[in-house]
Amino acid sequence: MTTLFISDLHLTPSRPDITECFVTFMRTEATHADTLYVLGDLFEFWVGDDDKTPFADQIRAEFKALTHSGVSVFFIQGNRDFLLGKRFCKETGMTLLDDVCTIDLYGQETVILHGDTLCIDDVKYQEFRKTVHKPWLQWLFNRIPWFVKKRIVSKVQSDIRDDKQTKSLEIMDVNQGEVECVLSQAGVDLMIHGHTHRPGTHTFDMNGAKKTRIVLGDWYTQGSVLKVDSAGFELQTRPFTTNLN
Ligand code: LP5
Ligand code: MN
Repeated sequence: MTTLFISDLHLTPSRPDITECFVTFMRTEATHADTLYVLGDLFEFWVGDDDKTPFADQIRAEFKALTHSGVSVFFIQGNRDFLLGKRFCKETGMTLLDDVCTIDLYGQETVILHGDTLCIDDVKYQEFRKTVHKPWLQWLFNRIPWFVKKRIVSKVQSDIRDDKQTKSLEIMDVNQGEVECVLSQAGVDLMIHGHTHRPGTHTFDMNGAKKTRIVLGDWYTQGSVLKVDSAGFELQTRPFTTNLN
């Protein structure tokens, strides 16, 4: 019995090295797992479930094959694929989870999330997030033709690109108080998230109880997988085999 967690792959047609590593992962070790959790930012940016490009179809096909082989796949939206919805999940057989979820991991209650909502010191991002998560705005946006949406997204991306450069690394990391708040609301000792691209395991004391926060890694230079079974957990990396040069 194995459960796998991945996040922050940022899949895009312009990075065949990441795609190849992902495809290998999906066709080999993922097929031997019982459950796969994708904790957001699977795509560099997901414009909408009406994406009919060959690349989108290729990724759909990988998930479809995996769920058909009997592996349960769960997805939590990230800040780059908050528009991935029920249609994509229906087409692939995976299950869309709420932004913050509590799961049972071999007897250990665990809270899982993308991680962007923990970065509350990044006030500009949180305001931006509140705007793009407005249901009425998403409802309207989802009714625009895909190629028009793509142009709108590119425009917003280029308008805000420089904004990130002005932020400190501390501001873009999780806020410890918010981490503790989410853990205590969930009533659990273990949290798993991605987003910050700072893989690692953090243990700390909270009101006399030991708490653990596992951060998943991104797939920018290598694959990154959290493997969990009844014996424990391990953050692992997978080398890219495609050379872009
Ligand atoms: O992912 P990463 O680490 O690179 O950066 C994130 C935060 N950035 C984002 C931006 C998205 O990737 C790009 C989104 C384009 C969306 C187009 C939407 C079209 C409309 C949809 C309507 C339903 O998530 C980054 C964080 C970083 O994580 C670390 O946590 O800092 O945040 C930003 O850089 C955001 C800026 O600070 C926000 C600037 C405000 C600009 C206001 C523009 C308003 C546009 C309104 C659109 C309707
Ligand atoms: Mn993210």
